[in-house]
Amino acid sequence: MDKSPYNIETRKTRGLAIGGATALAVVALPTVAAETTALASDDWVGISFWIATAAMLASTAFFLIERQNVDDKWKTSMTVAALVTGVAWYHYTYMREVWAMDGTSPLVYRYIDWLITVPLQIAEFYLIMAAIGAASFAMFRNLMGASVIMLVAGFFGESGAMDSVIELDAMIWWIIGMAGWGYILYAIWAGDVKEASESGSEGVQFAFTSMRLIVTVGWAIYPIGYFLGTGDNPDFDSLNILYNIADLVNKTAFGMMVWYAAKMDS
Ligand SMILES: *C/C=C(C)/C=C/C=C(C)/C=C/C1=C(C)CCCC1(C)C
Repeated sequence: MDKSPYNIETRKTRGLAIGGATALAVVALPTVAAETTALASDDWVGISFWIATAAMLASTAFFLIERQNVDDKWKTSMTVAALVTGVAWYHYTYMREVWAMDGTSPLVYRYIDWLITVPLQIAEFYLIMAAIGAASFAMFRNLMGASVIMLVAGFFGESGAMDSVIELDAMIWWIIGMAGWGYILYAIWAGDVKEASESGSEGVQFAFTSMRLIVTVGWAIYPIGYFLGTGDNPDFDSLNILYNIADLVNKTAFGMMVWYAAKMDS
């Protein structure tokens, strides 16, 4: 293979061009994805939707561009981090519209977003756990299953969409959802995984520890928020601000930790 400096330069240039084009495409997309509605200057919930939208877009561009500056073995993780914020950005452009136009809680878009981004994050955990030698197909399947149970139960509880079939109290749906999350916590804190987490490179260990922190502490915001949106006196303003902050922590900050871990190893 030709190893002349010219060739290396060519490849670098090509990489930069692809990265630049991707970033541009991502930046140009919002103009077609959502119409703009004026936001009231005291609409704090709306403002939090706008901030989250911008942050998701910026994170996506950042992860895609930085993907070229990390070791090969981290590239897939960077891609998945970008997909998570990219899918979230797409849904946020709609969620903020629903909020600005109708002042209603964009519950359906939110859960559709979670239904895609949470399994993507599980795939991300799987990649990290595979890197410390603590992953198996059974674990991947169980984590996926548990996350879907968690989200579907939450959706039925918050939306009442199942009420015509079976009328369960929001509390019961919450408990079913908690069981799903509980299983995920068990899987990432249990003995085998813990032992394995002491192996692997510095970067992999950092990624694993941060992932566990995010799933345990960052994810805990959602089941707490759930109570703001259910019951006799729902408070949709607080609910949406809380969910928006939670998404920034769990998608953007989590992606940043993956990036940081990748940099440690590169
Ligand atoms: C990017 C979006 C993320 C990481 C969403 C995570 C959502 C959860 C961890 C939701 C958890 C819930 C329970 C544990 C109980 C039932 C209610 C839910 C769905 C809010």
